[in-house]
Amino acid sequence: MKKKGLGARLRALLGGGLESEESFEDLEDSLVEADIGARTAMEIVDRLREVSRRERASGRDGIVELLRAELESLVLEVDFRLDPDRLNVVLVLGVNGVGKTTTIAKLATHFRETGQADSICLAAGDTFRAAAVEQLSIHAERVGVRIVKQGTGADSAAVVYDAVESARTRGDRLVLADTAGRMHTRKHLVEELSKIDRIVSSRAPDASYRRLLVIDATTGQNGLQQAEVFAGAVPLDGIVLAKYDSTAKGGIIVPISHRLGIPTAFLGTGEKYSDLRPFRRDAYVRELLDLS
Ligand SMILES: Nc1nc2c(ncn2[C@@H]2O[C@H](COP(=O)(O)OP(=O)(O)OP(=O)(O)O)[C@@H](O)[C@H]2O)c(=O)[nH]1
Ligand SMILES: [Mg+2]
Repeated sequence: MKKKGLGARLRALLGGGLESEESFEDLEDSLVEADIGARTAMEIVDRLREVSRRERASGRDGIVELLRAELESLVLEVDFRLDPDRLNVVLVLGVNGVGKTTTIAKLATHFRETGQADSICLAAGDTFRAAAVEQLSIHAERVGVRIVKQGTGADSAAVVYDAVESARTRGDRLVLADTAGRMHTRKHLVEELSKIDRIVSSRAPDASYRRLLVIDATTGQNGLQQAEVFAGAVPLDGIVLAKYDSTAKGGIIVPISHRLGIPTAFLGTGEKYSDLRPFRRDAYVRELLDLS
C-alpha cells in the first residue's frame, strides 16, 4: 500500500518544531492536502496552536503527538459484526464506480472467513446498469455464495424483497444487497432508498438491517458531499473507504466523522477479495501520520 503523504510532509515541515505562525499555516495546508477538508483542518490547527502554547510543546514529537491525539478524538469507528442470532441485511450504497460490487464480494469473504456467516445470499439490486447483474453473479460464483437476481430494468426493491424472503426461508445468516450507482436527483435517490427500506423493514422486522456507504478514497472532498447526500436519504450505519491503497491521501474519513457523525467500518485495500480491513481509528491515524 502507498505510504500516506501527510507523514512525509510533516517530517519536512516539523524538522525543528513549530515555531512561527507561518508553520501553523503550512501545517493547515498539509492537512487540507491530505483530504481532511478546509474547515476541519482549520479547527484542528486552531486547537493545536492553543494547546501547544499552553503546554509549551513546540518540538516535533510533541506536536505530532498532539496532532495524533486530536485526529483520534475526531475519527469515529464502528465494530461492524453480524448479529449471530438473526438474519442480517446489509444494503451497500454509493455513487458510480466507487467499488460497491467488489466490496460486496469482499464482505461476503470477510464474514465467512471470520466465522460470522456460513450461509450468505447476494441480492443483485443494481438493476440499472447493463452487465451489473452478470458482474455480481461472477463474484457470487467465485466467492461461493448464492445470488438472487432478476433482469436489467427490474425493480431494485423487488429484488431485495425476493432475496430477503429466500434468505428467511433458507435460514441464511446474511443478505448483502448491491444497489445502482447512479445519483440522478436527490428526490429520486430518497424515494428509491426509502422504498427498499420499507420493504426490508416490513418483510423482515426481526432482522438486523444496516446500510453501508462506499466512498472512493481517490475522489477527495467529493466523498464528503456524497456522504452528506446519502445520509440525507437514509440513516447510514458506516462507511467503507474503498481504494485506500490507491491514494497517498486518505484523510476524508476525518471530516466524514467529524462533520457528519458517520463512523467508518472497513477499509478497502486492493482488488482481491481478501483486501478488506475492519477499520480501527488508532491504526488509521498512525498510518495517516506515517508513525510506526
Ligand atoms: N485498488 C483498489 N481497487 C478497488 C478497490 N475496490 C474496488 N476497486 C476497483 O474499482 C473498480 C470499480 O469497482 P466496482 O465494485 O465495480 O464499483 P461499483 O461501485 O460497483 O461500480 P458501478 O456498479 O459501476 O457503480 C473495479 O475495477 C475494482 O476492482 C480497492 O479497495 N482498491
Ligand atoms: Mg456495481
